[in-house]
Amino acid sequence: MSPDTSSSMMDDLLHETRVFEPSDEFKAQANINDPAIYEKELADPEAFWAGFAEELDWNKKWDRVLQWDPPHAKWFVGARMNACYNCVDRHADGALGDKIAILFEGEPGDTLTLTYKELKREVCKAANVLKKLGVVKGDRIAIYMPMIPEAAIAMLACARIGAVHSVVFGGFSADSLSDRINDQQAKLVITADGGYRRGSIFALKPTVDQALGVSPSIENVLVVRRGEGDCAWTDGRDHWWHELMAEARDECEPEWCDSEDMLFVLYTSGTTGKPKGIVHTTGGYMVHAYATSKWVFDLKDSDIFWCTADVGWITGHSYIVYGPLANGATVLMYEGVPNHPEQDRFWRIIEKHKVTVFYTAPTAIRSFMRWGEKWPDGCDLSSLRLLGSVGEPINPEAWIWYHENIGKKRCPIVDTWWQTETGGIMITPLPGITATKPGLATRPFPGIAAEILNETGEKIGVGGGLLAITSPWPGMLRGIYGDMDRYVDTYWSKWDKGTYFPGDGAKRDAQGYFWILGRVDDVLNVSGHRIGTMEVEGALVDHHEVAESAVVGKKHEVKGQAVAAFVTLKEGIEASLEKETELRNHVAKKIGAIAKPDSIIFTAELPKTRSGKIMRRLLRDVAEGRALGDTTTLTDPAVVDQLKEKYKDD
Ligand code: 7RM
Repeated sequence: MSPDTSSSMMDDLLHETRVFEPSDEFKAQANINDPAIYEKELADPEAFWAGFAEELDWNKKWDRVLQWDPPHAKWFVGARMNACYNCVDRHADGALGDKIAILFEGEPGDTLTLTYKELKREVCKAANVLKKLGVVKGDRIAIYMPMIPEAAIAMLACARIGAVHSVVFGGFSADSLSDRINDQQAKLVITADGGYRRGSIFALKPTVDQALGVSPSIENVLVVRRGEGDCAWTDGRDHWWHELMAEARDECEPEWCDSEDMLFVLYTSGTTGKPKGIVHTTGGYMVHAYATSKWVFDLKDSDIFWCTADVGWITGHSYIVYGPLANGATVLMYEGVPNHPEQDRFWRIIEKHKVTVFYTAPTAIRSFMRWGEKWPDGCDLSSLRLLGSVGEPINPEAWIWYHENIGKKRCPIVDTWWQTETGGIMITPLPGITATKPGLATRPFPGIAAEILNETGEKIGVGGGLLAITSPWPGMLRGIYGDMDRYVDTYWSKWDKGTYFPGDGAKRDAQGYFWILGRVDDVLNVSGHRIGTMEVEGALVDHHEVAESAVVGKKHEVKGQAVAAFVTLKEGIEASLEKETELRNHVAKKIGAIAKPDSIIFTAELPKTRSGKIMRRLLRDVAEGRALGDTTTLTDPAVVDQLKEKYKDD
């Protein structure tokens, strides 16, 4: 499949001539402001990354920076370090001990701060709790939590003792949770009774209980009390976090891990029905997260950094926890939604806590646009100095709105392209150097080699094609948990074994800037969340009345893409509005609310080519209203036949 270069987004970009230079004032104070850095690092990328590695603390130094047997890389070979030590101890025990590490605001308005010293004590206690429950180095721990400080503490506690954490987004269903637990045979789950969302408590513990019915590897469940504490309890298996924390010692030696020891597994959707457990290791990942936080977010001692992602996604791992804390930054963590109690909640938080660097997703920006300027206009946003965007292509209109209404035309915007698999930011402006253009992620971060290739691997200097990363980088995934073949097939087999295929289409302009166009495979991006069409299809056919289904993405003003499902019901089952609701809810129950189709179109049969391939372009045109006016007529086999005739040359 080739990227959709005919989209209106592309047209916008083709006409995008506005250029925004960083101000002299911003440049002067930036952590990196010398454009020559791009040439310097090109000469010796390994030395470039090693320079950042020198700024972290290692228990034993590396023998070699990189060992590359394509497509398998080892970074900082032979070195030993601890990710938690680098995020916590070195600041707690140094000059930043009394600096706030985590600044938490709960949705009801409660706040909590943890200095680096306090964070160290909490993390040590949590690490001792894990040890007491029998967790040892290399064990896998599932974390299924709301956005509360304990989520970060739990991750860091795992890292401290060399256990592998796997955070599962709190919006995922019991089935999704048990699949992820079973895939890696996790031993323990850390969860909460519930968390606040839109003004009330959403329960998490009952979902864990349900998941554990089919996840026998779990021996213990640690439960943080965030809600009313009134959940069902399995004695012997379930433990209150606060009870065990109260008895735990607040000192715990960090486990010195090999640079290539696994730090975490994070599941992400791909083109098959089964999510992939993306494996990240210790040393290289930490260097990448540290370096990009320092240069892209220009972190200073005085900054209050707010990344609005959930810790259940890679953005939360790298830019709430590991990157900013390794930099000794103050990180703001917010539990709830942006429109509770009102649509200005984010701006109130920025005003109240004097947030300086703000990192969010285009889908959120488009919601803010819809809600109107009056909400940010009513707040003092003068503390802001830098803005970021991540998760999906940002349309120029949203970029300009963000620039004008949130950045007040003062703040550079860094549009950062990267993936769960890349571990850290890959293509991005450097705010003290890069002249930005709305909608463009601009240039590869120094030390990263990106190209645009065509299907056969020829380089495209200027123009559109497939994005490729042509040399290894420290934060790169090291594998798919338990499936090395799939790792090689998915990412390193499109061209040669040393070239990474991210699955995105992109275009490069005459200046060498990259425009990321979005996925070219069967992965949707709904509100910045990756959803595999096959996963949703699997959830639909799991329903006893569904014969067959096909899922495509359709353009959505706020979400970017929405899930559009086509369903053929079994013989004798009537299509109805009730059936549509039932099936939509079935998907939410199987996967989670984020995967719920916006619409279901019932069809007499799915349109397929003679070789049996679903005609997806036809379905996309139907879903977006181009092929037919009234889409419900797909229940008439004659209409399906007519359409197939029309699209047969695809
Ligand atoms: C960090 C994250 C990855 C996919 C990726 C792209 C899309 C992310 C941008 C973007 C255009 C961006 N990880 N994507 N950032 N597209 N511009 N700045 O989102 O694994 O969840 O998703 O998201 O398609 O392949 S992710």
